[in-house]
Amino acid sequence: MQTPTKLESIFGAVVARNPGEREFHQAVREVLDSVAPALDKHPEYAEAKIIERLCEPERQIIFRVPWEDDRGEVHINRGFRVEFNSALGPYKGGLRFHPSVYLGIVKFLGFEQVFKNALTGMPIGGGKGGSDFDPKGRSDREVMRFCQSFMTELYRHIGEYTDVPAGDAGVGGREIGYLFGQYKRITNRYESGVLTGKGLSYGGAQVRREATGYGAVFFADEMLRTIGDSFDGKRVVVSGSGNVAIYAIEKVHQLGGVVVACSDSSGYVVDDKGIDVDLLKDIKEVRRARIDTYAAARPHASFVPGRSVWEVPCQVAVPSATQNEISEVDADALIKGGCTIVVEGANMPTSPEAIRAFTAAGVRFAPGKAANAGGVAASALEMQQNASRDSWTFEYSEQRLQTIMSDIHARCYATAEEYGAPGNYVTGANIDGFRRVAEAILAQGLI
Ligand code: NDP
Ligand code: 2IT
Repeated sequence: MQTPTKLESIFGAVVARNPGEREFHQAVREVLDSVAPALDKHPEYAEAKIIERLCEPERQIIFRVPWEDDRGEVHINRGFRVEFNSALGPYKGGLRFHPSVYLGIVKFLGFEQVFKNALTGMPIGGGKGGSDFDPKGRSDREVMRFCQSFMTELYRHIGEYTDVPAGDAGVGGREIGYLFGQYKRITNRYESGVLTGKGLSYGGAQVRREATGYGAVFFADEMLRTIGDSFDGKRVVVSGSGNVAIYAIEKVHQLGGVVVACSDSSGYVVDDKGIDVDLLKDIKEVRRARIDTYAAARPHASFVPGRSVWEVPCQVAVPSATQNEISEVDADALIKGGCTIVVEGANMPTSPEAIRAFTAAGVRFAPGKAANAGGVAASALEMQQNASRDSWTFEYSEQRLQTIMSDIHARCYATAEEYGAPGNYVTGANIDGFRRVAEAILAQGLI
């Protein structure tokens, strides 16, 4: 069978075996659309059914999470951990707490994570987990009770050599602290390397909190460098106002750009003088308030409820909120507004139609599995420090992160050239990530 026909039949089988998992299908489709030339070059991959093996998680765990709110009412949520692929190292990937979480979301994230982690060049496999629990509006005690109940099942599946979770949307330092405390209590082991994103007071690593946002901006900076440009004076829009967005904004400002808008699920704020990052941190990290609070505190800023932040004209866009947040209409608005660079801070924030629109318009586009790999790379550095009971300075850790992002950029760029698609970071990232995992799977036999 010719490779494209074979890939169509593999995709058909994935859809049939995983009905209703729309986001998982989308993530698989994007990879399959890129890897045909690599399969042509390496017939041994098809022979060993590497793609089919990559599309089937090694293990999928679904469990009940009962917990009690502050009024004594009992709630039941669903917990997930999908251990996707361990060819390169222990399963590694975050936990997401959001009401939209179901198996299809966890599998799309886990599938992406396998290639992303391979791209970092570090010894980490891919996995993802989470729950349909909604932390919004919950007290610290409620979040703690939920995390303790979640870990009461999860602990038996994870470990520093097995599976190492971290944060993702809705899971940050507070949640990782509660999860780590419960793991330690149940197992009677101070196993620092079982979770990453820990607080600095108990085994966390410098720059992990900043790493995803900083890393995405380092990647964008490399893209600009290849065309002889820089962030200096660039007008930038970053969507979201969570962990990734806040530190992307901070780094853009350090590199001389101006972030004029950011958002949350209630709408967006515009601040032509540049988003005040200290104010944003106070609102989002300390007060856990809504984004309109920002405009209320800055007289010249405005809040626009219920609309897409992509209607704000910019030269560089860094989507850092959620999957499929850039529709084809948003892409057209961005292109008309003069945007020439899109760098995914979030996982799969750009819809397939929007990616096609960007490609057709010559917009340089960096997929999340390359551009947001700084978070998981810093997690791997945290594991390294935990294993050697060491802790590095902020400056050294940031330098390591910058080198890792620059290496990922160089590999994506070179692989795209090698496969006759210069400047196509999607092709470069998918093929380079795929080759690395494929080689490790082949070497380990039929597993
Ligand atoms: P957070 O929970 O800290 O922040 C998410 C932000 O996105 C919030 O401001 C949230 O607003 C906003 N958001 C969510 N849905 C929408 C929507 N439909 N429209 C507008 N805004 C929305 O998550 P993170 O910053 O950690 O994660 C963001 C993205 O980055 C995710 O795709 C995640 O998978 C990815 N990522 C995260 C990494 C990490 O280390 N944390 C690493 C690599 C990727 P609201 O509060 O209103 O919901
Ligand atoms: O999507 C991601 O790469 C993350 N949420 C970070 C995973 C990690 O293990 O640090």
